Formats: sequence, structure tokens, C-alpha cells
Amino acid sequence: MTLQCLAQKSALIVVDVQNDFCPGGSLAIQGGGEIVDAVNRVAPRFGYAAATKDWHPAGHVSFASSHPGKKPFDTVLVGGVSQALWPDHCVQGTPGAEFHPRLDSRPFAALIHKGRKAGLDSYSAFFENDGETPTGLGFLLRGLGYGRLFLCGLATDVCVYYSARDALRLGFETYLIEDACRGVSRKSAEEALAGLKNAGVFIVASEEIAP
Ligand code: VGL
Ligand code: ZN
Repeated sequence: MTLQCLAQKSALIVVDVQNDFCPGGSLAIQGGGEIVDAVNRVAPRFGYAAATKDWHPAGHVSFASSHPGKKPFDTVLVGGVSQALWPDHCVQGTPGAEFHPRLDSRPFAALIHKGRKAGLDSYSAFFENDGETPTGLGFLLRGLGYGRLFLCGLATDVCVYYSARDALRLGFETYLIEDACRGVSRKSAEEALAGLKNAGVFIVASEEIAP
């Protein structure tokens, strides 16, 4: 079966295509906005599409500004667990938390807001960073009968990576649309892709789904 046919029987998850992760945003990912055309092109081809938003309250534990003396990209221990620190980003209800202005949200049947608890971060679309609090997306997709899903969005090496790991953990056949993702750093994005491929994620191109 071609990927074009497969898409019709699969779910798409569009991860965190928000202004703060695109050039001009507070946690801008190089080329972040460049994925929008590919996402818009593939999304209508799927049987189902869901999007996530990183959606933090002000003063969130992942913000360096919440930890006196710390800078963005430092790490701290929170309750014995390592927490990477970022610039303030995707604060609930702010322009930075909105979708990229050219992202076509019409195909999205569901929207998951994650990272909503002040003291707990959430990279994955499926579980918060305690590894056990579900966002509900896994139940939703399973309940609808989807066993196969495709992932794209921002960032390859953070939220897309953890979403793909959890998708595998939940037993989904998992695909990543490489040109519809960008990483915080090129090197860690390459490592993330290699790690996912090794773990059983199929890496594909948007052209194969929507030529
Ligand atoms: C993300 C860093 C912090 C992401 C979210 O969406 O990849 N990265 N919060
Ligand atoms: Zn975040």
C-alpha cells in the first residue's frame, strides 16, 4: 500500500506549531515556520488529525525565570527529576501560544493542551513528564480505532521525540514526517531521528503522503 492510501487509515498528530517556537518567538526554532506548508499539505489526507499546544501557566516550572540565578538551557532538579529550563514560552492565552498564523487548523478534530500544571512539564503529546499522567490522546486515538499514527511539528528533539517514544510505548505503529519537523539544534535533532529509527519509528517525507 502506498503512503497516500495509508494516510487515509491513519491519524496525524501536529505537535506545537506555535508562534513561540517559530522565528520571532521566545523559544524560536531555526526554520520552524518552514514546516507549515508541508503540514498544511498533508493534514487533509489523514483519516483523523489532532494538534497539540504547549500551554503553560505564567511562572511554569520549566521557565528559567521561575528559578532565581538560573538561565535558559540550564537544568535543575525538581523533586529529584532533571528539568531543562527554557525561556518563558507558550504562556496560556498569549500570542506566543497561538498557532503559527499560516497553519491551517481546519483539519484538526482534536486539540490537546499540555504542560498546564505549574509544577509539571509535558513534552509528550501522550503523557506528562512524570511518565504516567495521560493527556487523553492515546485513549482518544485507540477509542476511534487508530493503531497507526504519523507525527510532525516542533521540536524534533523535544516534544516530537517524546511523543514518538510514547506512541511506540503505547503500541502504535509510528511514522515521523521528517521535513515537517524541525529541531532546537541540528545535532540533537539528528540524534533524535536516529534514536527513533532504531526504536522502530518509520521516517517518511511529506511528498510521499501528499505529492
Ligand atoms: C518544547 C521545549 C519546551 C517543544 C516545549 O514543543 O518541543 N520544547 N517546551
Ligand atoms: Zn514548554
